[in-house]
Amino acid sequence: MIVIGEKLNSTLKAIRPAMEARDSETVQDLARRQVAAGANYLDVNAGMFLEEESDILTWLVETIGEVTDVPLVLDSPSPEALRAGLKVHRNGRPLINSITGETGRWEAVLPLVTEYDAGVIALCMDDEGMPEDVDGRLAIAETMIRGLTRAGVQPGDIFIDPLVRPVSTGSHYGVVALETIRRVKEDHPDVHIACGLSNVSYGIPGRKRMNQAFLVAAMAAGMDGAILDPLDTDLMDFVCATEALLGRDAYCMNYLKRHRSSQKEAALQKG
Ligand code: THG
Repeated sequence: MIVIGEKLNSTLKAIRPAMEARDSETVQDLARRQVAAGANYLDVNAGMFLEEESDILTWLVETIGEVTDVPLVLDSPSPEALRAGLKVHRNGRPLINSITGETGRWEAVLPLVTEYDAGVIALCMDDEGMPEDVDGRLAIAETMIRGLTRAGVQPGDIFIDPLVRPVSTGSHYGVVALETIRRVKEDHPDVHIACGLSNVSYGIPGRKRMNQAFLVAAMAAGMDGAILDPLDTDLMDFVCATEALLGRDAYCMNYLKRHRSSQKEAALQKG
């Protein structure tokens, strides 16, 4: 599973003041901890700062790059902010989060993907909005995959976001996301999936449990990438256990390693 750490996001009340104050220590600490917990990428979002977004995103990319080598996921609908982040990115190949099938966004973001040789997360929405059904989302995914590959983007650099919406606002949203994942992977095994996992549980109590259950179902459907909280140890335990159950962990070696090191950790805590 490709784990994208979600914590460096200006919508999170706990981190926003640190971004605003250009507090590098807090930001770097959160970057280091997410990587130590198993993040393969770090999502970085400065969208709450409006006209300062490009400046703060630039600062974040530079500041995080000083302490970690994992590539960053530049999370913004603004082509200007994306370009600002791409210009200073030095951690290998970044991911652009995101492109959509909306005409204006497509035309503004696609040139950034090719110019900077970046990977890209593509959301299943277009000028008509977010389809409520699987066929509608698949049609958009197909159009975007065709357009991206025609522009020279490799399938392995494309991450389809099926759109995870809160089940509290529509009881069909869980199934629609799961079925979209299954069918995208069936037709395009080399294309990756990237879901915003915790969206599923907005507006209901016990969100962590709901996110964990959704993670397992989505991985079984073929989800191979997600934006999630890697500091949630239970959630990362589920990632690890599910990989073993789905046959992606020979002899459960990774599972056993994780189990042993968490037992060691627990023993150390006890003293
Ligand atoms: N798809 C793509 N990108 C995305 C999303 C997606 N980026 C943003 C978001 N969705 C994923 N990132 C987060 C980051 C943090 C939280 C949720 C999603 C989160 N929110 C809590 C809440 O809203 O209750 C805490 C809020 C707070 O502490 O202020 O934890 O779907 N491509």
